[in-house]
Amino acid sequence: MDLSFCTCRRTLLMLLVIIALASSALMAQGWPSCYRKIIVGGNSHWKFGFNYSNWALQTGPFHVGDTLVFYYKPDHVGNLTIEHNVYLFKHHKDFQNCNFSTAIEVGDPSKGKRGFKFVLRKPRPYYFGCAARAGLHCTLGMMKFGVRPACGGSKLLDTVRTDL
Ligand SMILES: [Cu+2]
Repeated sequence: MDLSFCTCRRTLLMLLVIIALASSALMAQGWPSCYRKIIVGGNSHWKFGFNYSNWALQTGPFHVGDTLVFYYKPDHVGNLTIEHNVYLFKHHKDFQNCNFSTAIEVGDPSKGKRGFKFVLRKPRPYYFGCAARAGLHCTLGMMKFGVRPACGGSKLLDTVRTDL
């Protein structure tokens, strides 16, 4: 009698531990059903001359766990082929100035055809830009934007203002 009560209690305790672990794992990642898959630029995709800072402001707030999808393909201007890419800036100032010297290429020109996916894994600012034509796509072409995903699909932070 005593023994069965003991076993039962232990099972119950283990069950509680499992439930606690599972729910904390979910909390840490946010609720999966809330994740969004966001096509950068919407129907305009990732191209020269579209205002991505405005797009980001209108599309946010973004959340940790959201996936950005960049669609792009080479542009043909006369007999010139101009490819796009996706770089991640390390510093806000470099992002502002379209200085790609320390930026990292995350999406090379070939990745855009199927849609280059970038998951916003952390609640920190992310600054994107196209480095094509020595930064001209970033400066003149407005191919840059910043997002700051909020934790766990809740309130808090909004899109980073990139037009400042
Ligand atoms: Cu470009």
